[in-house]
This record gives sequence, structure tokens and C-alpha cells, in this order.
Amino acid sequence: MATWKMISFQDAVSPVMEQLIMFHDHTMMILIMITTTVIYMMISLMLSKINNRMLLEGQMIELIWTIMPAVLLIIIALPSLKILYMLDEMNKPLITLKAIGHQWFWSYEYSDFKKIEFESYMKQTNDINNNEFRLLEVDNRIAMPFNVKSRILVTSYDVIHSWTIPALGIKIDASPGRINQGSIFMTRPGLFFGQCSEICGANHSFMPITLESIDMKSFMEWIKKF
Ligand SMILES: *[C@@H]1O[C@H](CO)[C@@H](O)[C@H](O)[C@H]1NC(C)=O
Ligand SMILES: [Cu+2]
Repeated sequence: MATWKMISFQDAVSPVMEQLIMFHDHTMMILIMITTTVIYMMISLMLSKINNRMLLEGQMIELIWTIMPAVLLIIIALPSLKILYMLDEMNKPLITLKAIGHQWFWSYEYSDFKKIEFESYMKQTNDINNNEFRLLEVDNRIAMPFNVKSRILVTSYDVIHSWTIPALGIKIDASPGRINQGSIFMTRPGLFFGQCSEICGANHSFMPITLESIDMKSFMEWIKKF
């Protein structure tokens, strides 16, 4: 999860998030390269004696500084598009979780089993235990098994919300009258947090998401308790 002094991404929990972090690093390298070159050129221009001030054209350099940025843009665009399509990949998900945004809480349905439906409100600061996180803990957590391909369906009851878990690389808009889908594939057990990511009203900041990633056996036992 995000903790103090973190300035980069959270540790990846899904293959797609690993790809996203790699893409971020890749793009940052290009960015640093461009920025240093531009700064170097600005400084050397300032320090120069302007001994080419009669220069009118330079076909070669024009060609180079037209082609080079174009190539750089392609080098950024290709992996970006690859990940964009990977985000939509889905084949035969085993479990479907449905998340419905409300003002201001999430409700969930596990309709593969019996009719399991519950609401998930943020725990108020007075109610949290010492080992829980303020503004991130909910009263009813959702659980999903890891190493299993599952699916998340997101919709809304009232206004637009957004269901997000950064460690999983998932951010899906919850629009009323529309069901958006995403795939979940978690690579390890753990507790993953997210918050609504679309300004949805007064208590937008107070409708977090808490997801438990557990093994299949514990998941089935958890499901049986409903
Ligand atoms: C937002 O949540 C707080 C705490 O649960 C509640 O007291 C307040 O009435 C809520 N605001 C609105 C506009 O419903
Ligand atoms: Cu919101």
C-alpha cells in the first residue's frame, strides 16, 4: 500500500501492473534524456558567442530534429498501446465480483455463488483498531482468491464513481446505467487498498475499497459463511 514518503508506484500485485511500472520507467528514461539534452542546448546557447547568426537554413539538422522526436514518440506509443490492449484482455474468468458505487459507499455482489450482497462502508476514525489504516479500512472487506483469473464488473447506483486498486493496476469508472468490466489476476496474498477516484460528492474521500487477497481454500470458506 501507499505509505509515508512514497513517491512512486506501489508494489505490483498483477502482471499488468508490472507492465505499467516498466512502461513508467521506460518513459521516464526518455523524459530524462530529452530534458538533459534541452537543458544542455539552452546553456550552451546562452554561453555561445552566436557565431552562426547569419545562418538561414540547414536541411540536414532540420531533417534530424524532425525524425528524431517522431521516432521517440513511436517508442513511447507502442508499449503504451500494447498495455492498453492487455488491460482489456480476459479469457474465461472463474469468479465475477460486481461493485456498485453509491453516495458514499460501495456495495458488492458475488453472484456466482448464492445471492451474496453486502455493503462496504468506511470505518470511522473512532472505530478503527491500532493495526488498521485511517480512511482506508472498511467494515465489510471484499475477498478474492489469488492466482485465479477473475473479473470485476463495475457500475453505479447514482452518480459516476471510480473503482480503483492501484497495486492491481485497476481503475474502472462506475457509470450509472452502464457496466464496465476489468480483469483481476493477483499474484500474491495480501491486503490491498483503493479509494473512489471520481469526484462524486461531499463524502467522495470517504468511500475506500479494501480487498483481501487470499488462497482459494480460504476464499471458499469465506464464501460459505454468508
Ligand atoms: C458524510 O459522512 C459523515 C460521516 O459519516 C456524515 O456525518 C455526513 O452527514 C456525510 N455528509 C453528507 C453530505 O451526507
Ligand atoms: Cu467518489
